[in-house]
Amino acid sequence: MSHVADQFNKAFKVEEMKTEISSRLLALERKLEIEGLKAVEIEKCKRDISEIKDQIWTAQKKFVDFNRMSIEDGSSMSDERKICLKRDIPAYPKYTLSQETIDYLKQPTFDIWHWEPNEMLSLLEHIFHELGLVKEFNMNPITLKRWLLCVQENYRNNPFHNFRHCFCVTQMMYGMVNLCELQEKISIEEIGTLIIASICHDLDHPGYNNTYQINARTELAIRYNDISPLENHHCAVAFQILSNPETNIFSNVDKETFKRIRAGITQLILATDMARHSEIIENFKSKLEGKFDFKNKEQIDTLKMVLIKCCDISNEVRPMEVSEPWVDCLLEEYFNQSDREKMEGLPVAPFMDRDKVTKPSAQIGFIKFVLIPMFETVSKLFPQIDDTMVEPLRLARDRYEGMKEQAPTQK
Ligand code: 0WF
Ligand code: ZN
Repeated sequence: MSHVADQFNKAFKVEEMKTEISSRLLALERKLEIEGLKAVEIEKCKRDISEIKDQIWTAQKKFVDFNRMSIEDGSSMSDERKICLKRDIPAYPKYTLSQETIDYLKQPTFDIWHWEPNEMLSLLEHIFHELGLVKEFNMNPITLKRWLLCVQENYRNNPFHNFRHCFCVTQMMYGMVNLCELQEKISIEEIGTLIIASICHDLDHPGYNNTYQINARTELAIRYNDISPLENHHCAVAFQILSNPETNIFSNVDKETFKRIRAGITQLILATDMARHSEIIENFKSKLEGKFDFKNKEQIDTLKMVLIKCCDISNEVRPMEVSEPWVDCLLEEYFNQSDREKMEGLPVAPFMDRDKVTKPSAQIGFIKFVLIPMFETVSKLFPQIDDTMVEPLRLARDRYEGMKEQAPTQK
């Protein structure tokens, strides 16, 4: 009985807290809209809003805040969060996609900002059917819908690492599967792991990177011994979702197949840790020295890791109107982190520091030394990406260099 009372009390406190922070959030948002504040005040308001949203999120997530739990808190390791669906599929309407949208979805120029969350779910569902994944894995179409909903619910409302980023990465992967004619080169099971890993790759991202996790000695860093704590967590959440029969899209595959798929998805999600960038690219380059063998599992695995990496950081491949807002979102997330690091006396990376970074300074080096070399390497195997992916990157680099010359110190 006392356990029930305790649960009730906790739930009641969260409700109270939610009401209070919601009204604070509303007041701040109104203030921001109506009063035409000075830039500094606007920035302060934005930070407050972001912090409040974070609090709401934490309250909703049954008190588990992976960023805040550290050894110093004295808090014990929490039990695994139980993942369940908050709403079922009737709340997620069926959209009929026009032929124009269906064709456009295969292009890197696709406008990912145009779609509401429910529409993104329908587009992802379409990708599963169109690639033949539903048929291949004998998926129950209703379970697929539930799984997608559950995945969406387990992305947080971060400025950058949110469900739209998941959609973006998956849509780019779908684009690359088509552009590189991968269906003719690798098995449908491999295509399935690429798409599913893209969808799950940032699940429950807390909005603070591995460096923060490790320096702040968060629960995630402790759990994963400082080894890719975020990516290990994204992967664990993905398989927690799949462990629930209601959302297990693989309930009809045999044990051996599931084992292979699980290993494949894990490998791909773990490959998205940028700390492993050089290791993975160098490995891929070595496979390109001879004739690339699409029948060799080790070579295909390396290619798949590079492909998910490309898609994960591919915003600058997209048209300027689509890519530029992503830089603002990422900088907002970075600035949140560096503000917190300053408050907590932790080291701050210069590229995250609001006093040091500008949009061109953030992008030029990243495009020149990370994106272009990686996509140029992939274009050796798939020359067809040169016009559609590498060239837009060169244009983006030139545009940011122009911006830097025009306003060298402008933040
Ligand atoms: C803001 C910039 C950056 N630009 C991107 O287009 C992009 C896409 N993904 N990411 C991006 N980062 C990151 C999200 C999580 C991992 C990758 N940052 C600033 C610059 C890259 O930071 C560095 C970091 C190290 C060395 C040089 C620049
Ligand atoms: Zn990502």
